[in-house]
Amino acid sequence: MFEKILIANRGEIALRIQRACRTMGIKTVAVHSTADAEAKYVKLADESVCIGPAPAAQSYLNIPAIISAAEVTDSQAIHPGYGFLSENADFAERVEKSGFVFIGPRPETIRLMGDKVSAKNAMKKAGVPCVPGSDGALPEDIDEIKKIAKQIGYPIIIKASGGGGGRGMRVVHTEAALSNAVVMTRNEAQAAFGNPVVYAEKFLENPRHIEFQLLIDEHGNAVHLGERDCSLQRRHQKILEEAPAPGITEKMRNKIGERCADACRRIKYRGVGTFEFLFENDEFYFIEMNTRLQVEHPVTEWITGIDLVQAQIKVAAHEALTIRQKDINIKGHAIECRINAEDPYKLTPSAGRITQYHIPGGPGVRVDSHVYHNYMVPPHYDSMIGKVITYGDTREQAIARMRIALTETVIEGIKTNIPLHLDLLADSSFLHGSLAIHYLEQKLALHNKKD
Ligand code: MV4
Repeated sequence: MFEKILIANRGEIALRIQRACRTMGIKTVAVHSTADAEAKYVKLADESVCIGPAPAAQSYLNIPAIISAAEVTDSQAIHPGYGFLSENADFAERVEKSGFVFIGPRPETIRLMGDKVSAKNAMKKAGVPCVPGSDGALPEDIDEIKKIAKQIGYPIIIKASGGGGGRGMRVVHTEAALSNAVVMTRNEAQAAFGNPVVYAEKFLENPRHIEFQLLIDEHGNAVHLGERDCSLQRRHQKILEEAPAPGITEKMRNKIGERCADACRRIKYRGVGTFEFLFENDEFYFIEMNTRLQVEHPVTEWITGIDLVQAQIKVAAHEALTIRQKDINIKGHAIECRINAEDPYKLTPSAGRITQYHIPGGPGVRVDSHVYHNYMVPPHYDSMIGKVITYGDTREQAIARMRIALTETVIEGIKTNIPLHLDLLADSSFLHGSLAIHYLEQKLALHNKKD
């Protein structure tokens, strides 16, 4: 096992990774920008290194500075967390070429999944159900493209192969709009990702977003840890996630989960991975794979009893998984509310000092947050200041506990989205379960119109 890990991230996830390391007896190195110099998790780490000024491009995305920090501290491995460099294949490669272990999949795997056309091809070949669409990249010839679009059937969606996570896509309803949409998406893709390749899919009008968590070692063991429902989002920012997804039967879970596990074995995946699906009319359609630890991993941890960060570290140290699929039991229900420093309805960021801070507790409540009384929320980064996760034997109990937990929470000095969460936790459609991906935006539009 490693003796020392460098954590190339900030905020709640830096603290979460630090906790896993401490549990395993591993020393930690925090790297931080000047804006985060006073953060408690930086002081809590065994060592810390300032890697640059506040803007992420000069600190948390500064590859040479991070590798130098690993060198001067004699770290053996680097955990990238989520966001920042976590899905940057060049970073993973440079980490390994410098003699450190990258806690994540092989660089080639990150590259394969970063290219959405190659990712989808790999999954199709492995028997994972995909959204019907073009067979790979769209050709140059517009008449050829028209034929493909007609075969798929309008509406279709044009997506950039270098995109993902909602970047670089365009919905097309008619043949008349097709040519322009393809040209525009290609140009934007070239400018944003340096890759003009685009592909087409049938546009699903009102799907849910359901994702499967996978865990794989280097010895051919792959298990799925069930799914999460992440449909409550706005502009591709999730705000509330839950596991298991309401209405998904064990039979459906096992069928899709097994396909994902098979695909992972086939491509020699290692570590944790997430298969994103759209779910409509009782069918799953693969869209993308994420090669990082995700923000919402705690809901899966709670219903499976598996510590995903410790598992990631063990796999990175070449250990074999000790659990098998038959040992994995989905038990109870977990919900995560992301707490953001923002106006709850306009969703504009709200940085500043936290003047009062009381976190909730009690049975079935977990809080993952790096903030504290008098903490200054810096304006330079993502607005998420923590996550409240609740567990219950049933979905109803998890929701009831969340409502109590968020009612107990006091955060003053900045605005947070807690009022929006409390509103959602009392929303009859949410309580019914299985909302689609556009629900939150529709609800917010209605709310803002009433104002
Ligand atoms: C789609 C889609 C409908 N049909 N693909 C957006 C993020 C990226 N991961 C894929 N996305 C979508 N792809 C087809 N064929 C609708 C979306 C989409 C979406 C997906 C998941 C969660 C939120 C979303 C919000 C808007 C659009």
